[in-house]
Amino acid sequence: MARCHSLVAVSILLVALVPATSMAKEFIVGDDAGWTIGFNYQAWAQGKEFRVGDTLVFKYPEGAHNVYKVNGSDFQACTPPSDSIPLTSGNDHILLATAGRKWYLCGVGEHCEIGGQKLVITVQPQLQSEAPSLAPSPWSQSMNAYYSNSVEKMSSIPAMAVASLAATLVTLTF
Ligand SMILES: [Cu+2]
Repeated sequence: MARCHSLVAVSILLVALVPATSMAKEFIVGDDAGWTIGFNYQAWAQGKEFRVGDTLVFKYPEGAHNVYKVNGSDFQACTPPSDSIPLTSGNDHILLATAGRKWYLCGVGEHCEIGGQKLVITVQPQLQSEAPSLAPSPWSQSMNAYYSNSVEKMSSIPAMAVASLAATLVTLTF
C-alpha cells in the first residue's frame, strides 16, 4: 500500500511541478514600440537571452508591416525570398524551435533598407542541468538519470528538483 501511495504522490508531484517550472519566455519585439520602422532592433536584442522554447511576438497594425524569416544574406540585402510567405496578422508568434542565428525583416516597401526594420538574434540551447541544491544521494542520482532520460529535453532543472523531491518522498513513505 505504501508503494501505491508513494507512486501516486510522485505522479502528482510530476504533474504539479514540471509545467509550473517551465522557463519559456515570450519576447514582444521592440517592446512598446512593437514591429515598426525607425527602431533599433539590434539595441533591443542586445543583452537579451533567447533560448529554444521562447517565443518572439511581432506586433504591428495589420497591413502596415509583415514578418519574413530570412537567411543571413537576404538579411544583409533586405530582400525576402520570393518563394516564402510572410506573417501578416499583426500579432505574429514565432516559436524559437532551434538554436542558432535567426534573421527577420519586414518586406513592405523599403522598411528594411531605409527604416531599419530588421532583427537578428542568436538563440541559445535550452538550459541544461545546473548543480542541484541538495546533495544528491546515489538513489536520487539514479532518479535524476531516469528522469532526464524519460522526460528527455524538458528543462532539466525542474526534472532534477522533482527527482530530488520524489526521492525524498519515496524514502519517507517506504
Ligand atoms: Cu514594415
